[in-house]
Amino acid sequence: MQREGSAHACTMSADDRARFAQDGAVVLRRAVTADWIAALRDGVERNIREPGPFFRCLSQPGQPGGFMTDMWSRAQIPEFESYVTQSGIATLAASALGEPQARLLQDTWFAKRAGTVEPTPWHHDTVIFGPFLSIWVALDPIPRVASLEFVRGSHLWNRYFMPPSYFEGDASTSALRETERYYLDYHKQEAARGTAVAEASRFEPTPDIEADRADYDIIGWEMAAGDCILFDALTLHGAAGNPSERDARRFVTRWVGSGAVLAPHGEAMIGVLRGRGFAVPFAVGEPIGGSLFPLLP
Ligand SMILES: O=C(O)CCC(=O)C(=O)O
Repeated sequence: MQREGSAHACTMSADDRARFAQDGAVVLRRAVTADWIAALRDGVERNIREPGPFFRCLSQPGQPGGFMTDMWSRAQIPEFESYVTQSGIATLAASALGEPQARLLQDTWFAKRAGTVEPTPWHHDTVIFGPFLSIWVALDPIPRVASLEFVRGSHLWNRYFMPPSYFEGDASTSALRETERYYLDYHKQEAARGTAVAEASRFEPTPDIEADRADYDIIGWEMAAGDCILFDALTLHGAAGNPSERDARRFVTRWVGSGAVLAPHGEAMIGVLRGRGFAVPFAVGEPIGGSLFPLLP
C-alpha cells in the first residue's frame, strides 16, 4: 500500500536528541502525517473486530470504556505493515539509535475507549539488554491526564524493575488486575518459572510511584493525533485510564540497535511466539534476527 506522505521522514533536532538522552523521553510534534494516522486507526478498529493471537482486553468485565491491545498483528493488518516499512518511522528509530537502520522488535497498539478506568501500571521494558526504544504515536487527541507519563531520567538509574507480583507466589498473583497480569506475563510465564526466579535477584519490585507522585519528576504531554513520544525502554512509564469523552488510541513500534540481545527473562516471550507458529531463530543472550524482526528501512 502506497500512501500520500509516505516520503515524510520525521527528524530529531539536536535539542530533541539531548532531551531523549537526558530525560529518557521526548515528544515530537506532528511526527506522523494525517493519512498514516487514519490508516492506523482503521487498522486498529479492524484488529479489534478480528483479534490476533495476542489480543487482550485489559478491562475487567462490567467496567466502563474498554482497554484493549494486540501485538505483532502487522501480518494480518496491511496498514500496520505499510506504516512500519513506508512511513519514515524506521528512519526516525534508526536516527535515534544512531545507526543506519533499526531492527523492529514489535508492533503493538493500545486502545482506551472513552471512560476507561483501568490504568497502565508503571513499568519499564526490560526484555532486551542493549539499545532499545519505543515510538508511541497518538492516534487521537489525548489530554495530558490520559497520556503516557514518564519518570524523567529513570533510564539512567541503572536499576531494573519488575512488577511486585514477579516476586510473589501464585496465590497473590491470582488477585491481580488484568493489566497487572499482562505486564507480569510479559516478563514471566509459568513455563519459564525456573529462569524467572533465578533472574529475580537482579530486579527490584517497581516502586509505588502513584502513591508517591510528588517524590518523582514525572513528565508527560497533551497529545494531538500524529504527535509521538520517543522513549528509552528503561524509562519508567505508565498512564491513567481515559476520563475523556473520546477514544485514546495509540500505536507503538519498538526498535532495537545492533548491540541488543534477548534478556534471560525474554525466554518466555520467544516461547509464546514459537508456540503461535512464528519463527524466532535466536536464543537468550543472542542478537535479535529473523523475518519477524526486520532491519528497516
Ligand atoms: O499506551 C499505554 O497505555 C501503554 C504504552 C506502554 O506501556 C508501552 O508502549 O510500553
